[in-house]
Amino acid sequence: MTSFERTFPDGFLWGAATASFQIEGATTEDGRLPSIWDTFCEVEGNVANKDTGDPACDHYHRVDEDVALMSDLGLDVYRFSIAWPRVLPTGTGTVNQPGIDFYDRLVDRLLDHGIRPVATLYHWDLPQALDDRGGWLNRDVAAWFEEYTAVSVGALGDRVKHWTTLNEPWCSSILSYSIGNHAPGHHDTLEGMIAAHHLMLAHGTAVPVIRELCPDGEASITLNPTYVWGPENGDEHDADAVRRADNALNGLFFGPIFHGAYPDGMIEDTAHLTDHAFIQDGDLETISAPLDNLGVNNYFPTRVRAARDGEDGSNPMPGCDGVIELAPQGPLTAMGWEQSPKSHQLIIERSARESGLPIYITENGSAWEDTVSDDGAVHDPERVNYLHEHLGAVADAIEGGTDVRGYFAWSLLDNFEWAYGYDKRFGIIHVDYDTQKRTIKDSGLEYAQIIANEHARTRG
Ligand code: GCO
Repeated sequence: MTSFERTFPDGFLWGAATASFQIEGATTEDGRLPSIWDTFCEVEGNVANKDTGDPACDHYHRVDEDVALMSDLGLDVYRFSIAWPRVLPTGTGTVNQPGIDFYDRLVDRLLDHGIRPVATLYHWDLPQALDDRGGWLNRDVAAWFEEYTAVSVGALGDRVKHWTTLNEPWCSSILSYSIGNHAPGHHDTLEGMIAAHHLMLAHGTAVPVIRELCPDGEASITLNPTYVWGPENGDEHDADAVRRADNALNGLFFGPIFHGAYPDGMIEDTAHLTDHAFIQDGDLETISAPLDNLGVNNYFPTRVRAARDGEDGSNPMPGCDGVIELAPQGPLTAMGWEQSPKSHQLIIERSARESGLPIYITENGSAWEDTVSDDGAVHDPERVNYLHEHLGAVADAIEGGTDVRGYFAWSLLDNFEWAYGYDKRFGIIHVDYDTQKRTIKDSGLEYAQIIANEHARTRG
């Protein structure tokens, strides 16, 4: 039995999400060539314990087992990402058929179990061969992504009807090129802005391809907006710090994709860095291609203030000179992230207003120090509590009139958590990386019960 009593609209979809590099393993198998994350992992200090994309969850060899677990949970939908370096190992040109075959098998197994596949085209594993040609800093990447989209949607679009182009372009640009914590690990504010523009250009270039090759499908993008709070002191400098941070974290993508323009102040706030020549005529029209829905990944809020006189206000995010990020307010998860269901509701509502689209919560979840008990169970009450509180926030947003159509728990499985390697566990299913044994955690059992109750209530 569950103590969770909130209800959701008929047809609300219950899912879980993963990503190729985080779960598949088999990084050198069947023709796959290195991605920028394979390269990034090889550099000492970039990833905890010098962990790599192997073995991850060995999902490449465990599709049947893992899809059966999804079925045991009662999932309606499963969000996964396609590894560009499996499908087009050098990024363009020759298609690697064994790579296509893997996703064929995955999709067919999902459909056999009545689970709808939701495919993310890009979840950060850019072929290294394309990074060697400039990667997201090279405007040609839009054409490269267009080719990759055509291959993937061409191969799977007869069965995959939900396509999201990019996962969290903020991470692929600002976190990866300006802040440097993610591959390729650059530290240049302007590069992050250029990469963001080219990511959005690639997105806008891919949407017509999805429309052509999957005319009965849905096209979306998955963003990771965060609600930005500042001191409630009426200080104009702090208010401007909130504006600048919100532009760099949210408006940088909301603006071009949904309004065909960069957000107010962004161009002026970065005029000292660039003449913005990378924004060419027609780009914003391409970028703002109409979509069917918006994926929202959200875990925590962001708190900022303005630097005080004499304080070091340097900030690698574009337009954020003088913006100081404040410590999160407890209680915190194992990632040190603030748990704020209220901010989750607020950013869902903001995302719907900005986009004018139906919303899917394409990622939400929490990391905790999980252990397998003597009885073989994984008791994770903190993750259950986080799930209840954040599902409650989604229900509040819906009751307030926001069109939210589904929720994907991050993540189905414990997996490779980027710079944290395998140290951080987000799964509702525990993975023993030595034995690859899967154990549904209490949170997974709770999620399954909530799903079963909702299915019974709405589907009879
Ligand atoms: C992200 C990515 C996931 C992460 C998850 C936890 O949102 O950063 O989509 O790959 O693993 O969010 O950080």
